Amino acid sequence: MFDCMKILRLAALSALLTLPLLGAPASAAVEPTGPALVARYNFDGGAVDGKINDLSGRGAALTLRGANTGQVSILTEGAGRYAAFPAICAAAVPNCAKALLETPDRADLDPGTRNFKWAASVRLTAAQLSGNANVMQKGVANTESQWKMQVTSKTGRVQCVLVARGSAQTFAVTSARPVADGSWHRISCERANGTLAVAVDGVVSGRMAVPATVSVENDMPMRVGGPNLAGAGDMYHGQLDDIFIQLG
Ligand SMILES: [Ca+2]
Repeated sequence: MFDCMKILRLAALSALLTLPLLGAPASAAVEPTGPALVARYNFDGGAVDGKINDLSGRGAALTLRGANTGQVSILTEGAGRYAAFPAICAAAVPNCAKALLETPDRADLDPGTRNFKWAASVRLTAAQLSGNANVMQKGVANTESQWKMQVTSKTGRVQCVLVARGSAQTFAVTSARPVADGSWHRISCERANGTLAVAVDGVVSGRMAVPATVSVENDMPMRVGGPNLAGAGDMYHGQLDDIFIQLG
């Protein structure tokens, strides 16, 4: 009888110890499907020939790129895998290691004035923030037009940005909830029904109006984890999983 109780207690303890793994990055809350899905990456297949496969059937592979020996690492947790980006460099380091993921310019990633949603799962701490951390974007703020999702401020709030083609008018909405707490969070940006909304873990956490005429369309690549490898900042230094993009 005593042994039996002991085994039960051990089993309960073992169950408790494995609990943290249940929230692992592979557990996307809602898996998007259907014709609107134009890109999806879950990293579970790892990097093959330096690329991450698209799972939507409509997107291009993400190419791993790095500078100054920086690289995106593909790490395993439970049954899933995810991407991890280089650490923050000290300001004094002249050749900071950097890395990002990139796809070439694609029509499906240029929404124009149509509905558009972009999302990812992120895990980072406040110590991994140095200015803005660009999670994903197509285009840059001062050229043509842009859509972007970044983590900003000291506590790590999610910011969704649209820059309109032609006028360069900027629309930015920031989440009320911070995400830089060391846990995985599902974050998304959505332009639909005349608004731009930011959501954290499925709950809309900020919203603003966007005129129907605002168009985002450019010749730039889509980049994940930073705006480019040449500049001084805005790199993402945390972990990332489950990217998807929906159009229309
Ligand atoms: Ca994954």
